Amino acid sequence: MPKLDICFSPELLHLHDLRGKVAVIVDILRASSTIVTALGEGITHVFPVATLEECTAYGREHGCLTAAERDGLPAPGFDFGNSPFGFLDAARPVRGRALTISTTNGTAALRRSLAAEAVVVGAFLNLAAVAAFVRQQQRDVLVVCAGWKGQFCLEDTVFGGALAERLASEFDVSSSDATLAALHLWQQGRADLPAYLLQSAHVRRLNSLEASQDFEFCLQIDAYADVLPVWREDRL
Ligand code: 3SL
Repeated sequence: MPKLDICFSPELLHLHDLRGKVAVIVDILRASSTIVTALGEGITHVFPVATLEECTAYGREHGCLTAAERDGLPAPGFDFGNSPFGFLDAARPVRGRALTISTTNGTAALRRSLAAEAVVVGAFLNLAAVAAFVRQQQRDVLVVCAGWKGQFCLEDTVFGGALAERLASEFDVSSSDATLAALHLWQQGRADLPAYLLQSAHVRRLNSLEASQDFEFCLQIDAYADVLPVWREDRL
């Protein structure tokens, strides 16, 4: 039976061997949720990049839209920040355009996970699509939590628990303490995720940046149930 394990921070990736595995990259607040929303709203493909310089360069080279965030704020000089609502604004249609995005933790975590056999972006918004993909792959899975500057983040781990629960009959979700812990956290919080996560560090950070509407949006389960950002060559 393939195993589902969870890496609580990209700083712990050196403890895992990604080869032959499916890596599910998670940054619930907000990079993975924003990427799923952008694709769900008609962005054709996404180039996730680690640095702002790469974001500018990709934007020029591919003639695509650009999105960038640092420390929770939109980085100056780009079309969008990292709010999913940027891609829901009827006044700024995005359908049919490509996007490059760079965020503090999420896109960097993705770029650090490319040794995996398959790389997908997971969020509560597309939990069903991720679960279906993983089920079909029948390989060991590592959920890579983007965290915050190397630190553990509750919301990313809770997502890992939600995914583990969906896959529990076909995957080994009990031989890793990390997965067991994530399952316990998910079971604690699932009845009212917004209330459960209200005290988390990143929610407090977003509230102080007046981005609190993003928080509830990103916790919707399966709002984009058929959106599956899969890494292919240089893009999602
Ligand atoms: O670090 C990231 O990748 C971001 O998602 C953080 S924030 O939600 O934009 O603050």
